[in-house]
Amino acid sequence: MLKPIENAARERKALGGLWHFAVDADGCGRDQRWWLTLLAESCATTRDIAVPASYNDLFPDAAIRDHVGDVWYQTEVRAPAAWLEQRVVLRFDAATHRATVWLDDIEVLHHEGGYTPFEADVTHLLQAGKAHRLTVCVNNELHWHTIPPGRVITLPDGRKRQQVFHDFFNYAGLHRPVWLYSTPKTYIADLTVVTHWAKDTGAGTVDFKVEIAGNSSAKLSTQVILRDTQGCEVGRSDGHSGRIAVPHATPWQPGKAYLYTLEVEHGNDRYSVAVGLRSIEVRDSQFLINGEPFYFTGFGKHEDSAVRGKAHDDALMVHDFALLDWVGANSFRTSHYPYAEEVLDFADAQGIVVIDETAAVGMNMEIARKLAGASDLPDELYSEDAISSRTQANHLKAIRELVARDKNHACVVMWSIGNEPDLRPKGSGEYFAPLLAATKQLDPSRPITLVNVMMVGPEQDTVAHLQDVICLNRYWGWYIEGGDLLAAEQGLEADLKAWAAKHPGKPIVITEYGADTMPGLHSIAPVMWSESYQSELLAMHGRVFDRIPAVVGEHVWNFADFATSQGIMRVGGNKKGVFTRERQPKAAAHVLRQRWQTLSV
Ligand code: BDP
Repeated sequence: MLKPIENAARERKALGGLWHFAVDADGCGRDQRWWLTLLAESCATTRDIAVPASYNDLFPDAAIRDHVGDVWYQTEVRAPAAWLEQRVVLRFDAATHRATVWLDDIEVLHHEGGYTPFEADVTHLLQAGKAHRLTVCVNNELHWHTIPPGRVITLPDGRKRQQVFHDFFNYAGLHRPVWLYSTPKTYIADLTVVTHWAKDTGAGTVDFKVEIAGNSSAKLSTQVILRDTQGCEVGRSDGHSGRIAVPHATPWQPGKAYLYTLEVEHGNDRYSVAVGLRSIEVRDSQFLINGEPFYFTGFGKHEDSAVRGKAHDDALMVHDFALLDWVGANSFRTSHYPYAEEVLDFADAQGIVVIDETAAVGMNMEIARKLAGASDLPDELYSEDAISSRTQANHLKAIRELVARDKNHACVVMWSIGNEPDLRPKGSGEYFAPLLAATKQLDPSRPITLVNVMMVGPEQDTVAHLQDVICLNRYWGWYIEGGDLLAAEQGLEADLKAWAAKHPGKPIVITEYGADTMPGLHSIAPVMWSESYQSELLAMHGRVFDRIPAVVGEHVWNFADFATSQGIMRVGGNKKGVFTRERQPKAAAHVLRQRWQTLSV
């Protein structure tokens, strides 16, 4: 799905700012049809709210922070008169986890899946000069069939409680931009780009596929032009699909991004994307980018900050990327959901490598029991009472939406279809094998993975043979052998060697390892929670990784401390950040910096 852009043929208008907001505490808004009037007339308490932002932390009110169910957003929208001759689209970059949208009295959109965009053509509903009422009902509930899964229980006093099976706070709302944008009536509906760069010749190719929609598409021709950063044309083609060859191309490289612009012209419409020419290949236990072995250094991250919650924020993004550069990281994983598209655009431009993940996290009863404190979960994980065929269908939809949105980003070098599912119970293979196959089919140009949880060893894993890369989350020295780094070192080494032996030829990336750390807590002895323990634990992991040739990357958990649900495992959130939530370095940041700067020389 193409993001809204501005050029000679298209305009866009961000609908952010202050909107009206109401919490639907009694869950009656849909029955009472709140979209039919101003929110202030429908319900007793409305307030102003910022869009984009997660709503949870904006008000000093636990009833809002922990609300389970519907909330309502409303604003007014006007389309510039000139747009009404064109096609006008209403687009949400994300609504977490599902939304229904009305323009005036008419329902125009419904979407489930909290981290991917959705849109509708609303041209026929707009009038010149008129202020239209835009109402959005956002619901934050997670159930067994949703991605991610969760469970809503009703307490004896009638309150609903959301049990989340994953380890981050269930921020919700409109935390990404909302747009109104125009396109010509016959328009470029989609564009798929696959690039290649050959190390031996320096030649590159751009394979493209254009989809046109709207009126009279057959009569108009399609031109596709590739330009360098100076704006000079370096190649051209016509038709809906083809290849542009660049005999002496400048490649997109990690840490050294070079982006061409691919311009598509069809009738009156124009669309362009930034294109990095690069090749990815997995061969002989190596992850090759442009024919060179690539070693991932970096983090699993979160979209998370004080007040805004999961809202995208350019200032925070620029700062985070500057910190990645400072610490010597060349990559990150979008744990545990697709991040705002702005982040991928920036990673393209900065030469930061990305493992792009769906929101399928928490398919693991053992973890769910601990995190959600839920003792009465169903016996069988992969069953119609829990992770079911309905979950699988939603999971497939989540993969499709991720690939549709992010397929053209040079920075995205691998798809991760989920995080830490339990692959021991029966039914796991039947659940995941078709999803891995579908991902490969959707995008044969990128490696695929499914991030493995520590409790599932190489002999128990049912689908690792279907993955191009083995991604392992390991907590030696924390959840296992906590406090004994010597035993942890032995355990980690044996663990990684067993994986390498079981899957010869497949590269291994350690996608999580780390230790909760209270900033300011120091200790001479290696004591858990201290800054010194985190530093020593990370250094120990580095030593082990260096001894295992199949290990091609290390992503520390986590870049920064982040908010979680409440529970006895968490003190003010998850503290495994190498930076605090305010982005100040813990001692371990300097340890990593030293190692990663040396590795990259
Ligand atoms: C892993 C999860 C991650 C958690 C982390 C932890 O993938 O989301 O935050 O453990 O416990 O199991 O810190």
